[in-house]
Amino acid sequence: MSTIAIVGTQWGDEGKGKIVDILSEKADYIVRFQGGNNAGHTVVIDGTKYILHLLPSGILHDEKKCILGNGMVIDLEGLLNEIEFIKKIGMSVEERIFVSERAHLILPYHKELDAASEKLKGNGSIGTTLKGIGPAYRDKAGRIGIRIADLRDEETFKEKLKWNIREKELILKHVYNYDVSFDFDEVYSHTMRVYEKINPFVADTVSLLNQAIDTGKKVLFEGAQATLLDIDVGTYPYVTSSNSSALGVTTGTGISPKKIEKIYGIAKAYTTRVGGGPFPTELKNNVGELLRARGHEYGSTTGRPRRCGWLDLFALKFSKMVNDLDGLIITKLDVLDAFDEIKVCIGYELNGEIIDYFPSTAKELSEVKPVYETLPGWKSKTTHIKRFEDLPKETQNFLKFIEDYLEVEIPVVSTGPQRDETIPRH
Ligand code: 2SA
Ligand code: MG
Repeated sequence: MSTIAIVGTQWGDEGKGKIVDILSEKADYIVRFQGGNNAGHTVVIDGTKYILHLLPSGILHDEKKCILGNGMVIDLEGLLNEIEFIKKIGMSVEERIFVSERAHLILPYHKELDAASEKLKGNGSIGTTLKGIGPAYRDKAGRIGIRIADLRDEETFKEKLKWNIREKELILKHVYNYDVSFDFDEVYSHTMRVYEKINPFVADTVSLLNQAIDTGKKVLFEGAQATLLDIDVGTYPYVTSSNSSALGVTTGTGISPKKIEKIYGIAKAYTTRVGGGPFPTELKNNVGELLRARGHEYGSTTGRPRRCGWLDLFALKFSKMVNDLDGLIITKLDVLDAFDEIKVCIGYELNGEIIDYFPSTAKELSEVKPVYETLPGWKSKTTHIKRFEDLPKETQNFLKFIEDYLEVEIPVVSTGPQRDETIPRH
């Protein structure tokens, strides 16, 4: 198998970092295709925790090559900090990191606009990470964005930056009533200083990746955020601004859909969401709090407490369809070790009727009532179990229930953050 995509199937934080880290061992290239440093991918190696925001999780394997694809929006300073960090822990970076020259930049005014827009929305805010992601993608779609390749030519960059600063100051002042100005010289010289250090990593990743695949290299695509946060198929408008399902792999890297061979989804054994938006199985009670405490459910980029609830199989069915999953990897199974009984949502009721579709509007999704199936808990520790057959009967039944409902195989389950707390199915 030479190309595999890994995507989140819920609202993010499914534990993609750990799974990508493990699968990286068999890959030559690990590729991010969307998002920016709103992502927080946690990898634990020998008890040490690493949180990556921009670099693919494969970077923690010394001989692997990592690509930041054209679909990403990049905060150059954030990237430089991460590269410095990788060097500091004694790993090489040369000839291992390739940043697309077609990727767009996040500049200081994007962060300011993110904050201004969230503030104006008030109670209806999206709950973004305030990293400037939405405004950077807005510029990209509006065809006024600045790409890494633009920095190669001083005049081009100066001209675009001047125009953008003027436009942003006008928007901030007249739309948001914000009195901020950006010092052109300062933004320009700071960006160029950082760019000089990033420049050796900049590449035509579209050609690089196509050639790699055509010559039989093994490529792993690492999704950030997740399917239900996808700008097109997610719970709009409470989504991120990129295609964070498998649908984004091709546009975000410049490879044809014909070249993706397998797509695996990752789901937590329960559900979390950080930020605003509908969440049918959310538990605003002590059960939700227990899930948060046991699962350490706090944003790895912003530290925000994550909202917690039972596993939503009805939403997962939609994710499975959209991504056409070849398998679903279940993570954080051990978090459920403490519960007497475990609920899973198997359908939605809207205005007293069972519905057979996943709602496309936030309003409708916020009005559905989950229909639950209650399964017996196993009340024992699963963390150190190494074989599927050694899991308690109730745990096996829980996993089989998911497989039967979704009609998808669970090839691997994860019972803890460490690399070896992983159980292959066969
Ligand atoms: P944005 O900043 O424009 O992408 O925010 C839009 C929505 O997308 C959500 N989002 C996320 N949800 C879960 N995890 C994310 N990464 C970090 C993490 C988040 C953190 O790993 O914990 O630390 O808070 C992530 N990034 C974006 C976001 O909450 C908005 O609902
Ligand atoms: Mg995360």
